[in-house]
Amino acid sequence: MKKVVFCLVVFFLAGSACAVVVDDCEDGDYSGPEWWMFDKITPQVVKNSDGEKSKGKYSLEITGEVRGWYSGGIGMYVADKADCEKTGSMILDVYGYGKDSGQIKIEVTDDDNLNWDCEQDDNYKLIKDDQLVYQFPVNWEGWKTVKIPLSKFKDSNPGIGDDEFNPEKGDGSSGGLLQFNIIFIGAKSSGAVHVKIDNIVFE
Ligand SMILES: [Ca+2]
Ligand SMILES: [Ca+2]
Ligand SMILES: [Ca+2]
Ligand SMILES: [Ca+2]
Repeated sequence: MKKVVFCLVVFFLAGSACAVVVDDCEDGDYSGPEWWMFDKITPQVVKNSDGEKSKGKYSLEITGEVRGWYSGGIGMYVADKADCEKTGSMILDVYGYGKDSGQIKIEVTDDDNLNWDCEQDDNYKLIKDDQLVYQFPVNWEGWKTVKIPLSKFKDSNPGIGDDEFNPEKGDGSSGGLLQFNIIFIGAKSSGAVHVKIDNIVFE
């Protein structure tokens, strides 16, 4: 897994169902909070054109090669930033390039063994904590705001963790929502994925 640092501004707003983490790319380069990236995608902070409905000046363009439906992804550790409740949502702006843009699978991890860490085996499979997923196709043109209530995320590793999403910080011991990955999947089993994302928020 290759680590890369890019883009962004992170800040917090207290008083909602989560501390809000915003990644809006407005610094226009690959500085700021630390992301990781994996497999066959190329992320790039790009300037939005004047004709796009405003998402600020910059967003994060993802292009990727698709083989066997899968391309790659990006992710971030947010346990030290986000303090969520089950009533919260993940919100992101997604720019599509039409019906074959691709699909986005969001994986989130919570902390079920109270150590603020996601222990993995040699194949990056979680061994103590839940992994929860939500997937949607990107089949539109232009920008769209996608709001995903945290209750929509479904456990994808039955028998590991407690099989319930516990995004909240528990009694000062559980890290709650630990990290998320945004994974890019093809509209077809092979070809390419092409989207832009912006304004990633937990609230
Ligand atoms: Ca932006
Ligand atoms: Ca853990
Ligand atoms: Ca589980
Ligand atoms: Ca759990």
